[in-house]
Amino acid sequence: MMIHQNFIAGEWVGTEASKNISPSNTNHVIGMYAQGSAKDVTNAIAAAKAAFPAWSRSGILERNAILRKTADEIVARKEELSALLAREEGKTLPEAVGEVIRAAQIFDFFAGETLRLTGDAVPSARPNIGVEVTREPLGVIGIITPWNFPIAIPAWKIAPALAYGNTVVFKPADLVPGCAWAIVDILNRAGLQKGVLNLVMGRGSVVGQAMLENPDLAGITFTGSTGTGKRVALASVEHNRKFQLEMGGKNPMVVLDDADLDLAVETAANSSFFSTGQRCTASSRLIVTEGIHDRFVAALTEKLKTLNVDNAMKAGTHIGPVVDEKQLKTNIDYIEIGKQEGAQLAFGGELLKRDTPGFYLQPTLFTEATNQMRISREEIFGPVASIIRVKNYDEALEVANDSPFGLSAGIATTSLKYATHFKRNSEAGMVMVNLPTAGVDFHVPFGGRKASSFGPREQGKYAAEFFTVMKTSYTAA
Ligand code: UN1
Repeated sequence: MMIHQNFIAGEWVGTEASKNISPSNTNHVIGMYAQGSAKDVTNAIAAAKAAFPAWSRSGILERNAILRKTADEIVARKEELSALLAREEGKTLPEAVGEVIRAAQIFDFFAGETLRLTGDAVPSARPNIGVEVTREPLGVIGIITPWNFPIAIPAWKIAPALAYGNTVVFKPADLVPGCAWAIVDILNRAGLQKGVLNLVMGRGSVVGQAMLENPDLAGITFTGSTGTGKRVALASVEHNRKFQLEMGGKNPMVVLDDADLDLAVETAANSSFFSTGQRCTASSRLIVTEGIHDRFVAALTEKLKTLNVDNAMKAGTHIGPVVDEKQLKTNIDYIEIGKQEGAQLAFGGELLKRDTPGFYLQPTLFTEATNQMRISREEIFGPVASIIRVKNYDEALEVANDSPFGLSAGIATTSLKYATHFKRNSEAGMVMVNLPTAGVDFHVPFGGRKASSFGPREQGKYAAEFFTVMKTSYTAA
């Protein structure tokens, strides 16, 4: 089998490789992908550093054209790329198509941003002096991405990095090298200068660690676990490096007595279980007021019975497999913890056998959970959600905000008063009214508070905050 190699200084390199296996069918090897070394990281960062002076001064039309061409090729190949994504990550094919289109939209958006960079020219406080405030590229950016959005998250980090004139060393999650390789191949053929974008696939403990230790990375943008995020932060402080972290969530969705029941059930099923619950924006705490509680539990349980868990590529699958054995074990451990803590298992909790061997787990719903239980405080990152019963809106808001995390928060209500109050008082970076907590737009800021995020927002025009550095110049005239 051909090895999909790493891409360093404009060359495909590497002979060490490992298998990329589908979680929907563990007999299916998607391909062989390179396993990079610490030396590869050193070479990649050196190449990116060497490429920076020319790329950072390249014309905006060159960057615009490359990003636009990339968007166009992603759209033209959307069927093939979606199939690759669904196979390697395990989200359903329709979910994968959505993600691939989103990646194209992101490249298209940042192609546009190359033409919209502005600065300020202002009078100085002193006479006969002019002041300019401009943004400059940051330098060599390290990009470390998770497995759950294998094309969209790389897109929303790589596109702004390049648009604003930075060079890049990109390390995708070891479980999903396929989409990463494809996107780098597309960008390369779209005309990038050598060394501007480098790909080093492999293990976090080797490749990621070597990136953290390298003083030539001017910035690291990271999406992944809270634990690894903390290591990125500590190493970055050590090297005087800018960093941006997107980490966990334990997102609440409040359901009030006055909610439209059918809509609330659809919204909760989507928030908690679609994409197998493997979204940092997934909702795992359903906070439901007394008056609707029993009806909501009954209707959501009925809904869960109708959801097919199966091979991601199969038509009619609503929920694909869990991404790998390790994550499956984590989910099962948490289901056990929930039972021991005294929550009631209302639905699911069982492993499923399907035609192809894979990591199939029923969507799992607990009731009678409290907000102090570990299943309500710790991120599980699987198709597991709990219902917490509360008296009224005030208690719902208090419980929703009582979390170490603060990424996304939702409310299902027909009341303008409560919706407005919740938007103002939710301690989350993103608030959703009568919408799932997950599934965000590509052109507006993305990010959270507390242990969920650190640093400037991602996406939209606000991405410039991280990927550029300000300069204030004074000219006597
Ligand atoms: C979404 O909900 O549309 O890792 C995106 C994650 C997030 C992305 C969620 N950074 O799940």
